[in-house]
Amino acid sequence: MITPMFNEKWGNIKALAGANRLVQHLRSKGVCVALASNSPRENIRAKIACHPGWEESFVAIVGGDEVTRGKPAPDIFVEAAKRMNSDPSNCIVIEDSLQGVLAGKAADMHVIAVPSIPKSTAEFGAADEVINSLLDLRLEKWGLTPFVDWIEDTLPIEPWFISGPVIKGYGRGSRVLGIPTANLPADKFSDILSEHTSGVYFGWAGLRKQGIYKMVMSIGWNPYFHNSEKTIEPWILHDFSEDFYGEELSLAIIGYIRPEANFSSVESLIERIREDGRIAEKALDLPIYACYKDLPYLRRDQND
Ligand code: RBF
Ligand code: MG
Repeated sequence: MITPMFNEKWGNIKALAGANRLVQHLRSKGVCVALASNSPRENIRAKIACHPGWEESFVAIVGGDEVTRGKPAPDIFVEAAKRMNSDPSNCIVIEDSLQGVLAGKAADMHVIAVPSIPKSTAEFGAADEVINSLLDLRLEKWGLTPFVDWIEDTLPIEPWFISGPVIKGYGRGSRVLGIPTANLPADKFSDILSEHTSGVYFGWAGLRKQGIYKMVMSIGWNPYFHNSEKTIEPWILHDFSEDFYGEELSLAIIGYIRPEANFSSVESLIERIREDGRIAEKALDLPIYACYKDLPYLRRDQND
């Protein structure tokens, strides 16, 4: 009884940020790719059916029902390699779960972990590399043809849009760091934020009364709240003479710069954020990013 309901839901699951880009890239370069999951094969099919071009991109699909032991046992990956006619030692596993990382290593493969649970990096020590997001994947490190879509230290992304009242930070952040951020209430955006990994992004910011400005922002985990709470901290690259708490801020987020990082000192954090600002400032003049400045979304009255 439950299965048909789930089958319907699987069609609505959004791909991870960067997943489609990766699948298309590997396919265009003729790299053999298999999908190996503990889920039953039929469920895997239902899950990927709604993503155009995915099914054709996998040379093999191995479900948990096709092997005796699921992950963390190596069986599923060993079987996938066999179906690709590849030696396990030539295979790279990309995994979001700890079980999967262990299975990949047990299969004698290279393993890149992209943990789906935030802040769990330490547990993924068995992996050969741990990255925050598929956007951070550098294929050249693994002897594969690199992505060619990075431009001047930025990665164009599928744009996304958020707007809300500026809640805090403008003025206070500026006293501590010299970097005033016009924060948005993250709890209002939990759905859209769960689709986007933490990191440094940029784009255009529209303030109803002031106009449209360049913007660089951090999306990150707020240590004062649960691990599942992210903060959105846009730094509008303009000197304002006044605060504007409560005012509607609309953001078009169109590019990615880097993952969140830890710094040994406040000075190095500030230096890095300033560098992000310079990168965004320059990139936003490029035609592929500049064109979004005129979006009606950035000018709209939120009460409309
Ligand atoms: N905080 C971090 O701990 N690591 C980062 O890599 C980081 N990058 C940021 C990048 C930008 C563009 C901005 C605006 C903020 C960033 N922050 C980062 C958050 C910063 O620490 C925060 O804005 C201040 O602590 C004020 O709340
Ligand atoms: Mg998995």
